[in-house]
Amino acid sequence: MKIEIVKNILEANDQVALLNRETFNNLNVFTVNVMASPGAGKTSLILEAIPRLNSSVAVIEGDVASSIDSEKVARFNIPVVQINTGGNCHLDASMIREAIKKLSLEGIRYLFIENIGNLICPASFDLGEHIRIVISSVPEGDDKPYKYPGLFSTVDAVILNKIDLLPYVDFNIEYFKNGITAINKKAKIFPVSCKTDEGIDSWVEWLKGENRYK
Ligand SMILES: Nc1nc2c(ncn2[C@@H]2O[C@H](COP(=O)(O)OP(=O)(O)OP(=O)(O)O)[C@@H](O)[C@H]2O)c(=O)[nH]1
Ligand SMILES: [Mg+2]
Repeated sequence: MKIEIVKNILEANDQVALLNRETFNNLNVFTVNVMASPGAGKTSLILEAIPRLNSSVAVIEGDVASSIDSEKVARFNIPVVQINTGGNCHLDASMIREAIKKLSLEGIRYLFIENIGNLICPASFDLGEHIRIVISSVPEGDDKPYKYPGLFSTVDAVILNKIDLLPYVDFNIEYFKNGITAINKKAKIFPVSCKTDEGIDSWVEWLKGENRYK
């Protein structure tokens, strides 16, 4: 019985996600679902991308509480909406449907959706995005793709952030990469540092290449 309920929730979510995707397609808004554990660098990576894209960007910020991240994004004077889930561990398509009513998406070419910091729950919920990325960071350890295959197997790219900390942490990049390719052959892997900017340009160039509406 429980399994049936979960299935119904996911089916209902998928219906709304289809509507969201239709909206994004009609408006030519390339939409990126940014997922990661708390503190991996979701907001930092979005802040690095905004000035490099040379295009119109909007952001939906998802957090359990607070408007800390949306205030950082708002400094760029771009459209931003904060969703506070109040406890939910993931965003769902209905939350995004509500958020886009408050965003003026006309003329926007990139929409980043920062999901709730969590490596499990966001994986099952299609938001209507065009691509999904996961950020893993060096201090979290090199075994995350092995421990959270559900999320790592669904993404188009894996960003390994905080590589400036590699000298201080036991982190085997080959082991990390092998864990990804074992479950997801299509995922691109980008080692970056939002602190030193290393690797950020190549990630942004890849993102531009993925945008069918640019
Ligand atoms: N050393 C180092 N610190 C970083 C890097 N990227 C982000 N940080 C720091 O990591 C902390 C968390 O970064 P955020 O971008 O807020 O992470 P987040 O994933 O958005 O966090 P939540 O929204 O709270 O889940 C901040 O103190 C950042 O300054 C990096 O490449 N290197
Ligand atoms: Mg954040």
